Amino acid sequence: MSRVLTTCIYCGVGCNLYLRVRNGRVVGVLPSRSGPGEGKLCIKGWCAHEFVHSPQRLTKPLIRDSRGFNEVGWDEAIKLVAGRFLAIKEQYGSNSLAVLSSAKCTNEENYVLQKFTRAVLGTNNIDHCARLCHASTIVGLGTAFGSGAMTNSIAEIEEADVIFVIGSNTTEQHPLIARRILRAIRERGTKLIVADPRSIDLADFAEIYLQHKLGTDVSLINGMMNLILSEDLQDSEFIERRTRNFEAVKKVVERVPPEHAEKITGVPAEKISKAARLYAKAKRASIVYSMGITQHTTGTDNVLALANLAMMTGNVGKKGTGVNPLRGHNNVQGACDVGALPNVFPGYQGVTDCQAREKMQRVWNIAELDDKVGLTQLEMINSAYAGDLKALYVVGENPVVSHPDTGHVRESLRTLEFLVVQDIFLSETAKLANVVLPAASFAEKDGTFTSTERRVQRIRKAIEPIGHSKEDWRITGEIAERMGYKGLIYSSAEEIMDEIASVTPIYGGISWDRLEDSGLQWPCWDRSHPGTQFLHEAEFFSGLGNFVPVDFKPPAEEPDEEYPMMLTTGRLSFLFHTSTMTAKSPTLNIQVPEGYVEINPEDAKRLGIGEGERVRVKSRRGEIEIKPFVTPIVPQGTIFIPFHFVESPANALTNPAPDPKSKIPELKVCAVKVERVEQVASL
Ligand SMILES: Nc1nc2c(c(=O)[nH]1)N[C@H]1C(S)=C(S)[C@@H](COP(=O)(O)OP(=O)(O)OC[C@H]3O[C@@H](n4cnc5c(=O)[nH]c(N)nc54)[C@H](O)[C@@H]3O)O[C@H]1N2
Ligand SMILES: Nc1nc2c(c(=O)[nH]1)N[C@H]1C(S)=C(S)[C@@H](COP(=O)(O)OP(=O)(O)OC[C@H]3O[C@@H](n4cnc5c(=O)[nH]c(N)nc54)[C@H](O)[C@@H]3O)O[C@H]1N2
Ligand code: SF4
Ligand SMILES: [Mo]
Repeated sequence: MSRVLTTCIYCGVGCNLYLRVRNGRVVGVLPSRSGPGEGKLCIKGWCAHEFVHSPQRLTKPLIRDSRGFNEVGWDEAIKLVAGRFLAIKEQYGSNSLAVLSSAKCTNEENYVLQKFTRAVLGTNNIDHCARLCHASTIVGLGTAFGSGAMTNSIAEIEEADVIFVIGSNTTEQHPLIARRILRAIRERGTKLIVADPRSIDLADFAEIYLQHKLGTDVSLINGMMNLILSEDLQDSEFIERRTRNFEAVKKVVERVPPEHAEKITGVPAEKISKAARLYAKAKRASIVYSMGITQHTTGTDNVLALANLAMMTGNVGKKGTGVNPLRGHNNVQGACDVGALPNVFPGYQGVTDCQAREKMQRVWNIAELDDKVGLTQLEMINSAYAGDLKALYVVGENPVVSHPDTGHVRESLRTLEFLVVQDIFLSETAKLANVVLPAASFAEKDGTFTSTERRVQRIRKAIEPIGHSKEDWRITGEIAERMGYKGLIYSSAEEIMDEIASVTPIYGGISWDRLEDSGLQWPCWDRSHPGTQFLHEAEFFSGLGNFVPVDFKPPAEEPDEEYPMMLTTGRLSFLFHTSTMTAKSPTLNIQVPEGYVEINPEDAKRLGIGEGERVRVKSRRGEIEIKPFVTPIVPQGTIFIPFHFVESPANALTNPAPDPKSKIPELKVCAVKVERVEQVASL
């Protein structure tokens, strides 16, 4: 038996773990004392090996003909993909092709994919699930502070005197961060404020719990800021010295006294005031947020409001403070950092910036890179629907289940001339593909993931790739070579990191030999730089911090006569997203075998719904049948559906309406109708 130190494949906390290997098989997991988990793992971490040897793993490339999929050799598959990409590029132009990259894959693989998109396909049409996740964080915190990343570190959460958790179900989704929040409360007397429309577990530990209505965060936060200013609790010295444009925010929040915010949010003014006082009077206050803030048509505004609140009280640039978006996937931070986005090269260098373009052209040996911002995820889907996008290369994503309005997504993908899916399983999306390419999983390759706290950490190969699967970077490199580009042939993933460091200033000092112990937190400018624990200490990335006033706007859909209830969606602790991996994990899969909808007891009574029955949930986009779970966790008028279940897909219902600034869709609010399904007696 041997053990190999690596990083967890599931969430962005980035716990370190050992894969236990016997006779070339991964047989178990042990936690590691290194990393943010401090020798602990959540249940998903403990089961991270269980999907690896699943008999359902893809082991050979597949090509579809009129009768279905046929297994083929690599040579045939690569030849077909390269040939079709070239032909489509020639016939319709570079912008008729697009790539969905993967927050499950390594930094090295994401770098290769964005380089492939830009240098070989010739377009900036590359995006990934960050668009559905923290796109509004990147724009919002980028505008306010000059960087969209988590400002402080995981360990520092325990140094805060007050923690304000808003729109993050931390115990279920980032358990090893929740553990620190709970420990701070228990051992340091840290006070917790929770704002969430559902009374999540953390609410039980909160000094103040604000149960506001879905999509009313801006009003809630503006109300808090109003109270802070009216009681003179702001940090005037910080505002004066470190920020600009404060007066504009003051003018807007002056119009939102807590009594006004009460009318919009449904939270009593006195509670809003108490929360504001507690937050503002703390020596160090930390804001922790996630999808409850970001997945709205006002996602960027929500983030800006939180940035305003933190700057107004001087809670940025110091230990134990900050605005801390918890990043979701194991490597969504890294996929953004290395440029799997339509508007930036690695290191957030704009594709429209001609100096950045010239640098990339030189390193990548390309005469001219596209200077136009590419399509975002949802724009790709719409462009396919309109017949403009002809080919899509999907790596490690499952949009048929994870994107909003899945009916439209399916139709759009069917309209494509050529769909390639590269995954470790035959996902719902892969089932629609012309060609499926089998990838090696995290247990079978070397590379790095960047965790939510900007920490670049190693993953290490424990076993050989399953079947004929290959590392993603190798597959993409072979397609590129077949298309006539030699710049994507690497001998190892380490060599790719050296190239990343050479073109990405924030990763400038990162190389694998320096990551051995506990990784490095970017920015890490050069080989002698120790990495950065928290951002914006002496000055913001943008110099001064930018206050941006935001006004409350309602969600795109509000309840009406036809659709009188509000749906919100999210996750459960045992399952991960579209369940491709957790469903292959026997321990995890049995915990919650079936999808369900949370419905308040009063609503259930009114609609005549009892446990054990089925309900039909309808929105303007689709309908599903699902099992009800009658629970006071949701307030009256609001239902919640976890989006993990293919048989009762929440995303058949959700609204793709985008935030105009970041293009994130409104996955957290839409209007629905719930009805009891009349049981037809079986014969
Ligand atoms: N077990 C597990 N862990 C995961 C994942 C997983 O699938 N499973 N996914 C990972 C990924 S990619 C991500 S992005 C993170 C997501 O982590 P979270 O954001 O914590 O997860 P969600 O369940 O999507 O939503 C969080 C909370 O938002 C609340 N909410 C809904 N509407 C609103 C609103 O209008 N305002 C506010 N303030 N709150 C609202 C919901 O009630 C919910 O409690 O989790 C990561 N970790
Ligand atoms: N209704 C609703 N919808 C949502 C959300 C919500 O809160 N509500 N949240 C959104 C958010 S925040 C996110 S992040 C997205 C997530 O959406 P996706 O990223 O599309 O969902 P996953 O199921 O995580 O898909 C990851 C895929 O990668 C594959 N994979 C794993 N490892 C590898 C590898 O090494 N190589 C390759 N090639 N493939 C691999 C897995 O098998 C899986 O098919 O969902 C979004 N959708
Ligand atoms: S908290 Fe996240 S990174 Fe840590 S073990 Fe659980 S899923 Fe893995
Ligand atoms: Mo996410």
